[in-house]
Amino acid sequence: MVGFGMTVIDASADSARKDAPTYLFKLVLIGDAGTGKSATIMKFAQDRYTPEYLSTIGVDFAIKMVEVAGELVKLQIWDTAGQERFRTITNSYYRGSQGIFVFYDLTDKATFDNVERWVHEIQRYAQEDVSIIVVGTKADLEDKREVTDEDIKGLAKELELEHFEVSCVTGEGIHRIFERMVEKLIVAKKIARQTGGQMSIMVGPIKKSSKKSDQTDEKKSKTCIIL
Ligand SMILES: Nc1nc2c(ncn2[C@@H]2O[C@H](COP(=O)(O)OP(=O)(O)OP(=O)(O)O)[C@@H](O)[C@H]2O)c(=O)[nH]1
Ligand SMILES: [Mg+2]
Repeated sequence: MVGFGMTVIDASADSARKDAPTYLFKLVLIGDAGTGKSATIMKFAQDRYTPEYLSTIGVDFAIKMVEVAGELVKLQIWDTAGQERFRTITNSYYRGSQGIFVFYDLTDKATFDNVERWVHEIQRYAQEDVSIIVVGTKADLEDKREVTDEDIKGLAKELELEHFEVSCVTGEGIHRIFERMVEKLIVAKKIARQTGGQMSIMVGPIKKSSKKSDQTDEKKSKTCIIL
């Protein structure tokens, strides 16, 4: 499929820009601890990478503006902790999100084996029509790779999910996973509009969702990074 093309709007241009976004999408990153969820957001939102591992406590979030086919899209990106002890907090963020990325580490087969379990969590807690993308990280560590192409093909076929490989070190694939998610969500919104389906998150000018879960989410958030 030919992509729509997505431009990330940098922080200074973002604040200077007065147009209201056409779309607001809430995205959530989940997956085992240490798989690179926070590193991916840092690379995407700030074009930075650090080799230090600071595990996420609870949930963090970032806001990023992008432009797709001339339309302004605001991304609210929730970065959840992979550690088991935060599970009850983190899975409360699935509901109300339009897109969920399931992360695993290409150099750690155990994290790949857990993808199916994460997808079951989505089926349990998220909206039925949520878009899911599976992301294998650390593609730069080719000699440490434990997950084979056959493993990936098998899983993608079994779960019928799109899969991408990324590296937060080189930046490979990072832009593409967000671009692809936004494309999927815009297409879904357009179809919903044509068929008279619910447009809960379609905005312009931007309106805060009156859903109770969203308000709780914002209260619970530890850090707000406005980029
Ligand atoms: N070589 C390499 N290292 C990476 C990559 N992505 C993340 N890392 C490293 O992996 C470690 C864990 O990354 P994080 O982004 O903190 O992992 P996380 O998924 O947010 O972990 P939790 O917050 O505990 O759930 C850090 O030391 C990162 O620098 C990558 O693409 N390549
Ligand atoms: Mg993290």
